[in-house]
Amino acid sequence: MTEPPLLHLGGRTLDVSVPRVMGVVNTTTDSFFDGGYYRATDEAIAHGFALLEEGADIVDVGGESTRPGAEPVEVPDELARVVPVVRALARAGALVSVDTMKPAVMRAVLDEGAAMINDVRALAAEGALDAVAPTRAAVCLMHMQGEPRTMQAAPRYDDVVAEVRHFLAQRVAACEAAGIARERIVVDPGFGFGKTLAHNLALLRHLDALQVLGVPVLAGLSRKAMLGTLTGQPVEERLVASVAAALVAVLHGAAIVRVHDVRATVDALKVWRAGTGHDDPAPLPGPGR
Ligand code: 9MG
Repeated sequence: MTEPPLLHLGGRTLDVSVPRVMGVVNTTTDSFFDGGYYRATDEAIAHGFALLEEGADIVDVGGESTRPGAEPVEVPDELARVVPVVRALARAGALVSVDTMKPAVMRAVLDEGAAMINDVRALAAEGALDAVAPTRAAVCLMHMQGEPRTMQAAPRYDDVVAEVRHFLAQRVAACEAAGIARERIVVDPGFGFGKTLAHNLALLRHLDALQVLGVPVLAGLSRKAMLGTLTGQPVEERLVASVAAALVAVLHGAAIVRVHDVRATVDALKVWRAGTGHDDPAPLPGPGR
């Protein structure tokens, strides 16, 4: 029997042969979807526990919005927002990821028990590789063209799938050179991060092209503008589109989906798994001949 693919995160492992759900916990006041609702520390902690109860495998805590046009946050403010939330969730045994681009924040949350760093800059900031390498935490390396403030102004690629794959391959190599083993690495094409609708759809349809990198692929499509463009729905009405997008991503090889709506996504994935026989130990009896 072959061993299932395992992601190593914070001294633990997650079998990623079945699709996994990462639930989003924002502590920001200007996130594009649920910012403002969960900004108080105790509310963010309660939201994290609720997402775990709904079936999230990982919770992703963020203290700086990366939505298009978002303003940067200073290190002390980001620390004040995320550290207490990470501490509470990690102490309770949750697999906690932290969405940050700053090495100082990475070091602080890794000390508090975070199991993963989710970096939209793919550990390219000075000191980021060094912050993560000596730990046992996993890292999600995301592709972004430009900066959050301006990235949607005029995204341009000759071949978006090849360029994103090339970038991620280089970042995986940089991580390995810095001492971050492949088993600790996840890659993400970064839907909506310096991409038009056409770029996002090309990446979604060809998500399996990232499999050659030999590490799990994470997809974050939940509530994003591209779903608004496709459906005509405002952000608060994009639940169905978000669940559909998560299923399409899994169909094209995503191992982890990053979502706001954990319960709905978990239910949809249960049906997907049963309906595709994805992880059946033995085949069901077929139709008689
Ligand atoms: C923080 N954040 C917002 N969207 C994201 C996405 O699509 N992927 C990852 N890894 N992080 C995201």
